[in-house]
Amino acid sequence: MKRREFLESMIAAGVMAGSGLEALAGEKKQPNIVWIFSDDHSYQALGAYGSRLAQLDPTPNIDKLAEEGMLFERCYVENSICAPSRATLLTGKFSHLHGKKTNKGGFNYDQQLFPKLLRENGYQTAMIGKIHLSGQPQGFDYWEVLPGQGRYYNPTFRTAQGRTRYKGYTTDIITDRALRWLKQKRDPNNPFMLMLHHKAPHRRWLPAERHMDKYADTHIPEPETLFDDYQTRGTAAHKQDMTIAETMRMQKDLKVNTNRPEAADGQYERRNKYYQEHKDELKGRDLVRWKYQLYMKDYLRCIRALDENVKRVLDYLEESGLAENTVVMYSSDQGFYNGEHGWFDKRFMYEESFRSPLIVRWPGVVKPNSSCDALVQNIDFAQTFLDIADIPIPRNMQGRSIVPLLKGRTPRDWRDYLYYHYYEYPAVHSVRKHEGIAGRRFKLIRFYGKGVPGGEEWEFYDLRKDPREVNNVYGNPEYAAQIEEMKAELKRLKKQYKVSGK
Ligand code: SGN
Ligand code: CA
Repeated sequence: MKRREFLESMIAAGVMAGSGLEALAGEKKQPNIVWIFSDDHSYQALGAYGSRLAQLDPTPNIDKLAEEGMLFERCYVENSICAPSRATLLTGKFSHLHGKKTNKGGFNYDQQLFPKLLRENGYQTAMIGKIHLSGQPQGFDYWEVLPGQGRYYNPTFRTAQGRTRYKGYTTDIITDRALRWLKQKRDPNNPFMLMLHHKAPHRRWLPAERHMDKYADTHIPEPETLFDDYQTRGTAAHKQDMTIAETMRMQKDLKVNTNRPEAADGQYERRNKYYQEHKDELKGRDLVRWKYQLYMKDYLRCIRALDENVKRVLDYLEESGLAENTVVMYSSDQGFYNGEHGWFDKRFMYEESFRSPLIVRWPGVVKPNSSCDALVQNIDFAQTFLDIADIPIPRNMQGRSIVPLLKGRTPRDWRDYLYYHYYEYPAVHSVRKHEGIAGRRFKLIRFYGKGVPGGEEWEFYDLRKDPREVNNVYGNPEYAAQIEEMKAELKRLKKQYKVSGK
């Protein structure tokens, strides 16, 4: 029996009550981790990030978590798309090493995964909700996941025992299942890691019935770049297929003029009465503006349910006394365009989809209401979890634990640049393959391969002067030296991260 277990068993047996040794045992206790992960939740639509949407108060409960913890201002992904991001989360490696470069194809669960390491070291692990990786999950004492993308209503879950369908709204049900595990299923004598993964607010946005009318009379502020003309940019920005104007569908996305239940897995009937008829007289920019309002209202309604359900988890941690020794983290698998550049979806290395929210509450360790602007990336999460649990970190993981940052100290040799690589093309939304590096001020992107004239196109942004990324200055001689330096740095990073080929 380990020392901690021994002390706890003594406490449980009443042997040590009042002896003052509880505190000693308590100090040694490894913290629990509750990791709440959403799908496509942009930082713009998270109140604590203070963007134009913050005035709508979209996430009061997640904001409260930020007030009690640390908000990461510069958390990024290495490949802005769902399944690869989740594989990165589990492995602490870049897509080219864990093998899941695109949403297509399987995931090799046999490889080293941080939950397996937690488990081997006495943690109980559970995965509940959306994982979006095919195959039998490994590394979890308990798992209950949505097949593929899952549904917003009456979801089916798969478990080691088979499939079960529940009635209700998926965001609520994922939380119900997670609370059930916390309350009834885990062994209270061991530390745990719960991965609570929401489907919301992924496209096609279906809010809970209770939120259908929310924002009905609210005007959602537009981004400055809603009518971006991509003037200074290359083929990729011009030829993508993710605009509100062209790509967003009246029926399937916005539920306008539809009584075709097959369009969304039979889920439309329940909501037809909430949606207006298409106003045929709207054209051009007016039509885009109108679509933007419908899109954003549904997106924010989905986030509302998410936020309420975060509260349910936080409340339970409080009531049960678990809160004090539990690290709670909130993040999303990537960012999302809320009309910036005229887009929805993600995939690009431009800020809104490259960056994701990250909030961490760790009582007694993280200073409440603090923020950190060090460059953090989703390759860091696996190592961070192991570090929190005080478990040795394998050298082949590619990130770095953020625990020192959580303690308020940025190591001197913390990274200056992030490496990014997106691979899924040709595919839905037609975003060309690209890689690049980003520092605190500059961003260099190389689009390459099929669909890129000449096989290669570069872009370069000065985010200090051009935070909206509308001015590609790649050809500008003023930046020539900086660009050369970043090209060299890109090469160096690729070597460090073992990126081979083009
Ligand atoms: C679906 C969505 C796309 C989205 C991909 C991947 N279309 O195809 O908008 O980019 O999933 O999303 S939908 O009409 O089916 O919703 S991801 O988050 O899983 O990577
Ligand atoms: Ca996603």
